[in-house]
Amino acid sequence: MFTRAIVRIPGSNFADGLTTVDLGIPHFDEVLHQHARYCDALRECGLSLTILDPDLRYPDSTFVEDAAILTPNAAISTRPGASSREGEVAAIRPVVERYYSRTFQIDPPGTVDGGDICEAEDHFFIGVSHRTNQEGARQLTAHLNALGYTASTIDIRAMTTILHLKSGISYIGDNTLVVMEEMAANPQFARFNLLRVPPAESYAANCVRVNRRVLVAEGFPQLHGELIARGFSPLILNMSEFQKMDGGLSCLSLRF
Ligand code: CIR
Repeated sequence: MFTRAIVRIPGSNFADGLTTVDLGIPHFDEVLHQHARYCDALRECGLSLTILDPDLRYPDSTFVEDAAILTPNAAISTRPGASSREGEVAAIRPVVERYYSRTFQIDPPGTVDGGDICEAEDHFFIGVSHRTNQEGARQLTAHLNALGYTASTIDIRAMTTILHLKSGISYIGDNTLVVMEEMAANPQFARFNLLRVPPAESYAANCVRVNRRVLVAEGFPQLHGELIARGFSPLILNMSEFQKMDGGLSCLSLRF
């Protein structure tokens, strides 16, 4: 069960952030509206929110998930792979430290983006990507092992359609892994019940279990139907403006 989440309101320069997709420029009013609705959804799931002010130094800083990894007993400050995002870690660390006394960090030359880290019960999948490097994965594995977790890596560098590991997979509890079709054959996933996301809906593979609900992006009826068929309770959110900046549902909050 999660009780809290940290979010950051998008800044007026949100559209200056990094993106690899060509879906147009986000409309700022709609960005704020979708973010407010996302916050309401987390509250509906029972979470108390710590809402941070916009940070105009970092246009991508609303994607708070990339700057820290939170486990029940410890927090790990990351070291984002994009240089424009490096400073986000120092900006969020004091907030995380309000809630965590045990902390670790990723040191140079390691890089890790939180979006590459997928926790499935006591195991962490670490995506090695164009943001998270092998050295970052090595350091993170050592920290996770010290905390009693296991970890393994999944190399996504050859996959051109996803930015982070969690753009393509999500663990939603009940031994169920939501996975985009392209990744479903990975033998590391053999022990899970797989909920395969068809290629036309692959953006929705980034969903988030928050207590009794599963947050999932709007506009992906096949996945919504499959979640319901398997007994999950989807909470559907319009993510169009965040998708334009390569962002998914998980990256907008740190849940703990
Ligand atoms: C970036 O490219 O870093 C941001 N525009 C999007 C980050 C999305 N984060 C995530 O999926 N965890």
